[in-house]
Amino acid sequence: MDWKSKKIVVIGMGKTGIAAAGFLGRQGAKVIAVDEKSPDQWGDEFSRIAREPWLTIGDYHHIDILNGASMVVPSPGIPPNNQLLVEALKRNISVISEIELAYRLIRVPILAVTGTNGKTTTTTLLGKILRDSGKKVFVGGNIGNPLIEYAETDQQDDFIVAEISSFQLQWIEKFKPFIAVLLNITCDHINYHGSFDEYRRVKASIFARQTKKDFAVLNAEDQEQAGIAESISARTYSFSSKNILPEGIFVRGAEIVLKMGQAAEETYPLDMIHLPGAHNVENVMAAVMAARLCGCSREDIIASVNAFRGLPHRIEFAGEKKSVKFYDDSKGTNVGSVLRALETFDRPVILLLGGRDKDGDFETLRPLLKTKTKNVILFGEARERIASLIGEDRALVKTEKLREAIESAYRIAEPDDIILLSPGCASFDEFANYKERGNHFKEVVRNL
Ligand code: UMA
Repeated sequence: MDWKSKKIVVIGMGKTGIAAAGFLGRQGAKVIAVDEKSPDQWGDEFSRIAREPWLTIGDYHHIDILNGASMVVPSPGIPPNNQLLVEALKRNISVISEIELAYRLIRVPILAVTGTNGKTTTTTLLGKILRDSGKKVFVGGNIGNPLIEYAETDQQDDFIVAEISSFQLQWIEKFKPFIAVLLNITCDHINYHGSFDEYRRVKASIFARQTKKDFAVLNAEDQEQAGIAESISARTYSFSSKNILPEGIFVRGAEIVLKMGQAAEETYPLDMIHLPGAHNVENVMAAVMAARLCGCSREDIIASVNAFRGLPHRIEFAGEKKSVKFYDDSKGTNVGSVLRALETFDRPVILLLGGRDKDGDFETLRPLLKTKTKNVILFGEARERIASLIGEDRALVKTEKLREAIESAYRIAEPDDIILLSPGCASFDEFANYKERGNHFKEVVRNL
């Protein structure tokens, strides 16, 4: 691809935008960088490219910056209704995401993991299994390191394991993973994509360019995926934690069974998994299926899964005070993840729910809240809206800050109770991100 002297507009100067701008500039493009924030707020990372001769800072609010542009690369967080994107499409200027840009240069097979929940856990575990099996692997994407940074390396790995978000899939054209895993689709990011149908369409686009030489891994129990399988050209294997499947990977008694074509069944002990909840059994099965398709042995897979203890802020045990147990699920930023977290526990919990709303369909929580919670404490910006959706008929405590929510929960807790932070909302009303929120939760718990 020849970017020499081409004018390319990069929108958003976060991790992705800075990496994409740096790459394009080094390829000889004239990069126009824009962001809704003023350049003095673009952070330390921006200093890596700030003085480059190929870089010009553009006016985010002025569509004239698109004059003469051959391409626009939006960061994942830029919604499709952004005026620069709308105008670029009107003018037939090519709009591509950073993963699309990277894909055009990457020669290593990509194993892409998407889904509303479980992406990071599955991506991390798959990377670990491959590494423990002696393969050379790069793990990146939505997990934190833009794929475009890999495109500039000598690309000596056997595989790339990429966590891929719906935001990154929004602007793909040729992106084609060797293995694409779709874990689940539940309501999320509607305020970005506009509707659930559009969110589902974008998620499913991960399979769109795959051929018979590629693989698709689907969730047999996810009704939202039912219509997707027919349109996939790749060889498809499904996973199920509830039913026995004719082919694919599923739970049978105390075992996970993997069955591919005419080959004999392979079994894996369920107790190799040390992560809580049925959803994690699904995440592990998806990773095992993909690892097996990459040639990892059953023995290596078992050893690797056995040694994997999960990630912080995902239903993580956060301490115990006077026989009350605390769990941090700060990464649970949508309603689907709250459902999964509640299903993880075998008794009703005291649930902390709230933060910044993402138009979540909290009314769908109602039946589970009745059976799986003792009390619900609502906090943050979204507390009134959530209360109106889950029904005010039950005793709800509402607090402004997370700290007060934790303290209220602890006051009403009895010995052996579980207090679970699974907010179902973004954290930005009170914190910089979900990690800061989770760490704050742990600190308040420590000091109770
Ligand atoms: N900005 C605008 N206009 C807007 C929105 C944002 O100018 O309308 C600017 C902001 O001022 C900021 C920049 O865009 O300077 C931020 O860009 P970004 O939000 O795309 O964030 P990056 O730093 O590039 O990080 C992105 C992913 N962020 C999002 O998708 C929101 C990171 O995933 C990812 O790790 C990183 O690329 C590397 O690939 C985070 C995430 O929250 C973890 N992802 C969502 C999720 O997992 O649910 C999808």
